[in-house]
Parts: sequence; C-alpha cells; structure tokens
Amino acid sequence: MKTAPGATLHHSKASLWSASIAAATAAIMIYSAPGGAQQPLPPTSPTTNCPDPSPPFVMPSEIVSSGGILKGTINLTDQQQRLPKSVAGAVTCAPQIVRIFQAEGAPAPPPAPKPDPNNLPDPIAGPTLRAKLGDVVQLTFVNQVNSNRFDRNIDLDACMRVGPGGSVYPAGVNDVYPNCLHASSTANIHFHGTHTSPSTTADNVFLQIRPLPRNNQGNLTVTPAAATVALPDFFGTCLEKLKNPLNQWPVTWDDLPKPWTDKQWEMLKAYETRTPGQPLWTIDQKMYKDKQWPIYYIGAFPYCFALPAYTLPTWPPPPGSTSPNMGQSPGTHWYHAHKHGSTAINVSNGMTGAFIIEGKDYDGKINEAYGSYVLKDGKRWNTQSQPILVLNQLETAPNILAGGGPNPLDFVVNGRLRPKLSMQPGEVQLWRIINTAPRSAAYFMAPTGLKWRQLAQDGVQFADSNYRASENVPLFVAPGNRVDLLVQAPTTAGSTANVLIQNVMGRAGVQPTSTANPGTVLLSVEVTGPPVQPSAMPFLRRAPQQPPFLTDITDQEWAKSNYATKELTFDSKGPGKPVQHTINGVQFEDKGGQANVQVHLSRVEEWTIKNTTHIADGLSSTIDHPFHIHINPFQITQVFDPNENMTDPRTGQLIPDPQDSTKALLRYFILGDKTRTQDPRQCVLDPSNSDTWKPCQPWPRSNLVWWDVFAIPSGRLVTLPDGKTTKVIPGYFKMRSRFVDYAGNYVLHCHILVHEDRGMMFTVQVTGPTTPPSPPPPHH
Ligand SMILES: [Cu+2]
Repeated sequence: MKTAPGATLHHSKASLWSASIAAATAAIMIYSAPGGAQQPLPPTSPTTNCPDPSPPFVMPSEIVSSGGILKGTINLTDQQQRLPKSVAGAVTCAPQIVRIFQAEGAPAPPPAPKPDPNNLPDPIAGPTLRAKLGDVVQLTFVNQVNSNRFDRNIDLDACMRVGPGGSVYPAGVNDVYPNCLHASSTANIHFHGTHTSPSTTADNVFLQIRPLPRNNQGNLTVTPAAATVALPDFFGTCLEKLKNPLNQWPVTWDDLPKPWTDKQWEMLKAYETRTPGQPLWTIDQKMYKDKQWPIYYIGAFPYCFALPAYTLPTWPPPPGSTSPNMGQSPGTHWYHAHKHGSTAINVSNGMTGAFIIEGKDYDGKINEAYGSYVLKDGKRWNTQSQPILVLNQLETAPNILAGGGPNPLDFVVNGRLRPKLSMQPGEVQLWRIINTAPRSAAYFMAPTGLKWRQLAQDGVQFADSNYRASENVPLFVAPGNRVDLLVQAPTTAGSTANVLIQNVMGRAGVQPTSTANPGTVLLSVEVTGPPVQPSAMPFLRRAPQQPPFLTDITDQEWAKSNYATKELTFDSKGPGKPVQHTINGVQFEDKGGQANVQVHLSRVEEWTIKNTTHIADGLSSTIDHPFHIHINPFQITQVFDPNENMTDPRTGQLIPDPQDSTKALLRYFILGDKTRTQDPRQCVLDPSNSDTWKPCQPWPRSNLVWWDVFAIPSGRLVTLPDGKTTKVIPGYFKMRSRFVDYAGNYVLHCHILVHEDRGMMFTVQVTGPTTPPSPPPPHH
C-alpha cells in the first residue's frame, strides 16, 4: 500500500527502534471469539514471557503536517499482541487480539527487551498527529478490522451478548440498546480538544464506519484503494473551501466526489442485502433525501477540517472582522474511537493517540527560551523531540461492574508498563501527559528526585500566575485530561526517580502519601550521561503569553447573554438496577430525535454540573464522573466537593486525618455527626440546610483555568441528626463557556467510557443566526 502523498512519517526515538518485527504479523495466530464478548485466550492458548520489568520508554510514530496540511492515512486494523496486564501489582502477559490505529507506512515499533518467543508485537499508542495552528487536517480513515476475530455483534439493535443467544454482556446488567456495549468493529475518530466544526467530515462523532467486507476465507473483497477512490480530489477542494476556517464545508453529500459516494452506496446496499436487520443503506438514503449528512459508511471516510488560528492581538474581534471569535488552542490534544457502544472496548484495546497542535506563541516561545541548550546527541533542545506520554489501561474486556472497586488495571505509557525514561543532569523536559484511559484517573503524587511546573491543562495554556504556583504540586489527571509539564532533573547523574501515581475513580479515593501508601510506579527517570550544555536548564522564567481569546469570561460578558444558565446532574447506581448511568435522569437518545441541550451561537453561558453518585446499593466507592463537552473549552468558576480531602495550600499535598493517618482529613464536617469530633480546620455542612451545600472558601475570580474535561466531585450520603434519615449532598462544579464560531450537533458525556456507552451522554445542538436548527443525527 502506498503512503498518501504529502505524508511525513518519522520517529523521534529512531535509535531505539533497532530490531525489525516484520515477521510478527506472519506469526499471528488466529482464533475466533465465541459469540459473546472479546475475551482473553482460553487457558490452553500459548503463553508468553513478559517484557523486562522496566523497558525503555518509546514514542509512537508520527504523522507531521507540512505546507499547512496534516495529511495521512490511519488504518484501523487488528493485531495479536503481547499485552501486559498489571492488576494490583501482579503482572501477566498473554497473547491478545486487539483493534489498533496504525499510520499507513509507519515502521513497526521495536519489541521491548525480552521479546516474545513468537515475535508478537508489544502494544504502542496510535500514531501521534502533529499539526500547526491554521492547518487543514486531511486524514483518510480506513477500517480494515477483521470483525470475525471479535464478537460478531453489529450496529442496529444488537447488544453484545454472553454466548450465542445469551444475555446481555456482561451478565447481571439490564442494558437496553443503544445504551449497551455493541458494535465493537464499527468506529470513527473523535479529535478531542479541537475547536472546529462538529459536522460532516470534521469532528463528527455521529459517524459509524463499518469494516471493509471480507469473504468466508477472511480476505478483503473490497480493497482500501477502491474504498478511497477520488478522495484526493475531495481533499483538494476542501483545502480551498477551508481557507476561511469559519466555513463549514462540505455541507451535503453531493459535495463529496461521485465515484466515492457511488462506491459507498454500492457497498452499503450489498451490506444491507447480506445482513438481515441492518438497513444501513435505507437509513442513509432517507437521511440523504432529508438533506442530512448520512451516518453509516463502509470501510473508509475522509476527515477534512480546519484548525482555526486566532490572529488578532486583542479579543474580541472588532465587528465585521473575518477572524474566528475564538481560535484553536495550541497544545496537547488527542484522538480516540468514539462510536457509542464501542468507545470503551476500543479505547481499552489501545485506539488512542496524541494530537499535538503547535503555535508560534507557545511552542515557539518555549523553543526561544530553551533552544540554545545542547543535548548529548549534539542536537539543540526542541519541543518536537520532547516526550509524549499517552497513558492508557489496556484491556480486552471492559470491566463494567466493578464500579469504583479495588484492583484497578495499571496504566501503561505509550503501551508499556513502567518504562524507563532518560534525562541528562540539569535537563528540563516538556512532558505532554495525556490520560487516554477509559476508566481511572491518575493522581500524580508530588515528585521526589525531580521538580516540575505545569504549563497547560487540557491543551490550554496556563496564565503565568498559575504556572508559578504549580511547582511540585500533585496533579489529578482524570480520563481525558492532559497536562503539559516542565520536568527538571537534578544536576548530578546517577539517580533514578520514580514518578508515582495513585489509580483512583475520584478525588476522594486519593490517600495521603505514607510508607503504607507509597503509590504505584508509572514510569521511572534515570538521570544519566553528561550534563546538558552549556549549563543546567532553569524553569521558564514566565509562562508564554496566553492567546487573547483565553481572556477570563467576566460577569459583564455573561450579562450580555442575560446570565444564561443550565444545570446537568450525572448519576450512577450500582449493578442490577434497571438503569445505571444517567444525566438528568435519562439516557442517551431517550428523547428520540431531540437534542438534550440547546445553545445559541455567540452566547456565553454558566452551567452547574452536579454529581449525585454516592456510596450505597452496590456502589463501593465514590465516582467523580469526568464531564467532557466537545468543540469548546470551558472555564471553571467554582467547585464544591462534599468529600473533599483537605490539602496544604502551599504544597497541594493531602493533610492526614489525625484520627486515621491512612486517610486524608475531610474539609467538611457533617453537623450532628456523632461518630467523630470536628477538627478546627474543618468547615461544617448542615445536611438539613441545602444553603450550606457549597464551598466554604472563596474561589479565585481571575486567571481561571480552562479545561475540556473536568471530573465532577462525587456526592456524599449523610445521615441526619435523627440517626435515621439519609440525604445525598451532591458534588458540583460551575463552568462558563463561549459558544462561538461553529453551529451544529455534538455531544457531552462522561469520560469513564463504559458509562458513556451505557447511556451517560447528551446531544448538544448549537444554532446560529444563519443556520436553522437541524435535529441531531439518530443513533439508528
Ligand atoms: Cu461516569
């Protein structure tokens, strides 16, 4: 297969990629899963040895933009891998078949030391996408998964089942389509953190792309070339149309090249004829006639969209300006599979990768400050060679029942368990940390043997004051969150520092650091080699200037939208309940064709996002559901966590509870609680007076941090002084967002992805002055 023209592929750590594993694919052993879920191999299957306990840190391959275009092909394929699995410290490795994203033309990654006897490849994160502000993205997505290697379930009315004709997977849940695990070989790509169009060929997560068809022998009956016919023409036109990045193009299916749409119609029709109960062609035909963008595709899809650059020196743009009202934030973003029903299983398999969007006022300024330092390979320090850490919890069967229970899966970094990274004495590295895991948050404990400072959150730059206050402060990185971290090594060689995390479902699960709770090693840093030249690198004196469109959303600005507000309440119940995961009491698509949330373009709104989930009825721990909304970042204006662990305001470290040092002292004492005495540092919550259910300390009013995922503090079940009546005090946060530039339909959801797949998702409809509302695309 040929590489798409203009694609640039390289490897930042090429020297590590010494051994070829081209033979690996030949050694793949085929097995077919039983009719139910993707499962680990049966006990009689070949076993394998694990990699060395501390393998070298590796980086994924990269697709790099050139001449203003990020061009490449991402193949969704399947591979048998040596999958490391660590549950509560016990590491096992077994051959597992997983679905993965691969850049076409990228060389295979190197095997970890102590290779598999059958040359099975080790997991690696999906290819890094590296673009610049103002670029147009042109990615061809080709789905060539062999679905016979996984569960056989498909798109419509088909929850994954345990055994042929058995109960819904996993046993004991009462899930109903479409809010159940299903369609694991159907996929799409969500570009998480992009500020772009949510429609047509852009960040459109309503798309459902089935694999290319295969015959009974498992061979493709339509080639990728046939399924991508005429797409170069389309990308050429798209580039022209998106010269103004506010254009939303293509608009209708007729904007796509006819040879390609004809091929899609042909494949969809053949699929419908072949597969009873799956009228994908009929549904697409109706959508096309209704002037909606069809949602079903076979084999391939062309992603084409703009990454708008904000080019004015001040904000807002003057009236009549053609500038975007808001730009794409330069920074650390990412992408992942986002087909409702298979998001968790696909992300668990490893279908995630980094999306680095560079800007001259961010990357350029960092390079200005550090570009004169020379590293041991003789090269000058550069942002493009800095470590990208794609965290994930790799798994072949999502654990949907354990809730917040014990024994979470350990995190891998770019596919490896506990890799070892090297730093030179006196070196500062820029770590781009991305928690792409489907389930757990990683709480980064304060560093020892290293120092750090945070430059950005969720790909959005920090104001300088926040950067300065972040030295060695622990980090709570929920699923979906990103952190740009400057990490400084000591000035002498010979030490190894462990980066320690706690693997938790929410803030309340974090425990104070102690000998009884030393944390889990995420990766280690070996300080080795000659000192960095010409001298030890200091931290940046100040953070690069934030883009003007990230100015605080003031009360005055909000007032122009008549102080518009919304309220959403996320709730989870234990297994066995009729419905487990809801927003405002309903599940995704419960309102049929209506959007759950409606917003007008150019408005500023303040939303209160609540969480009533609490320990009771089969839920063994609190859960901070990570709230995520597509397209626009938001500013947090207030957080209330009724389970809040008290931290030292200077260090951010937890204060142990004087009555039980394995736990943190809680900020809130419940009035009338006879089981303990109030600590003078605690605030009081009155369970019978909801006016006290709010933070007892003021929240900052300026330089507020922008996020695109924020974990909603869990609720707390309390008992009234009568000793009998209970109440749930919800956790919540308030956020403000500017809804600008792009009308259309998109989603908000929980980033614990089994919750999303099982219903914890809402549609958001944004309408503009010139765009009449069109209903959100149906899931079926
Ligand atoms: Cu959730």
